[in-house]
Amino acid sequence: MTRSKNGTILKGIGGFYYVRDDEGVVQECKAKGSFRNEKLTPLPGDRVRISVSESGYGFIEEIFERRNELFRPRVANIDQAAIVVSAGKPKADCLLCDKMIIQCKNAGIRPLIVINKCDMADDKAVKVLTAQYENACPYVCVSALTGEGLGALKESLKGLTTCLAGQSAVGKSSLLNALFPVLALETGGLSKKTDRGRHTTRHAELLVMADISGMVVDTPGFSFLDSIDLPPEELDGYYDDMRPYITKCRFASCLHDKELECGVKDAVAKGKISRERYQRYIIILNELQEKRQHEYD
Ligand SMILES: Nc1nc2c(ncn2[C@@H]2O[C@H](COP(=O)(O)OP(=O)(O)OP(=O)(O)O)[C@@H](O)[C@H]2O)c(=O)[nH]1
Ligand SMILES: [Mg+2]
Ligand SMILES: [Zn+2]
Repeated sequence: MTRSKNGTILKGIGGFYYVRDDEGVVQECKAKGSFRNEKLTPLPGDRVRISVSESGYGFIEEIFERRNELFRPRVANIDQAAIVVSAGKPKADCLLCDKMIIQCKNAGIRPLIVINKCDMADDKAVKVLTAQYENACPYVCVSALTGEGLGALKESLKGLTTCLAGQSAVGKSSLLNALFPVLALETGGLSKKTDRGRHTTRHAELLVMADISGMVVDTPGFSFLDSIDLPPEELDGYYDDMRPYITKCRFASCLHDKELECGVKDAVAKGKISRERYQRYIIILNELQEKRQHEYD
């Protein structure tokens, strides 16, 4: 007799998916071939219906509609993304971080910047990062090594499914180990030659943590993120730090680029918006405009 039940995909490796049913039992499953025809890939976080044969073989029969989905890292149905950057090595890639914030907001996922490795940096170096995000996105300063800030971070994970995302070697797995020692996830160093990560974590995996009544997702690091496809005129809507000044622009269609009498550029000049973040806004804006251009080519 075949049994049918619902569950959540914890991870997928080499064509096998590990589905946790609502009693907490994990079943290895294969996906039905029909998903491939529908161009539907089961993702970690997906709610699914599975069938389990008498001999114990599991199949994913149905993927329930997703509440949301991130493209990088590829996960579904999460509440919050902890965007991890390093205050030491590897150097924080703020453009990547800005793009992650946009990707999250677009998907309806709450972004939280986690500035890790604060033990490696002096207060001034940390301030260089926090100053850029002060009015743009919530952040916490932590160290997986010393435990600094981990109480506040744990508090912000309560009752939610949070995916950790960011470059390789920023300390995503180390943070999870420090928060939940039972996990004992594999962590890696930095390549001495390039100061870049070694891509230690290979698969996204949901981890159910009873003491926060929530889940955390460890994911592989990445260093490139294409700008999410948006009409260029909508980009400023993703910048909480720009919002108060947009009404002061002379033109309602102002992109805050080359226009005159621009409230955003005034605010940058007066130091009310971070110049670095504004300059990256222009980089992303240009990417979106180029994409538009290609659509008409
Ligand atoms: N000094 C210091 N080192 C840290 C801290 N957190 C992590 N590290 C070190 O950074 C290196 C990379 O840590 P990982 O946890 O493997 O990084 P990751 O983000 O999971 O990397 P990937 O799995 O490759 O994406 C390891 O050598 C850690 O010991 C920290 O807060 N301070
Ligand atoms: Mg890792
Ligand atoms: Zn403007």
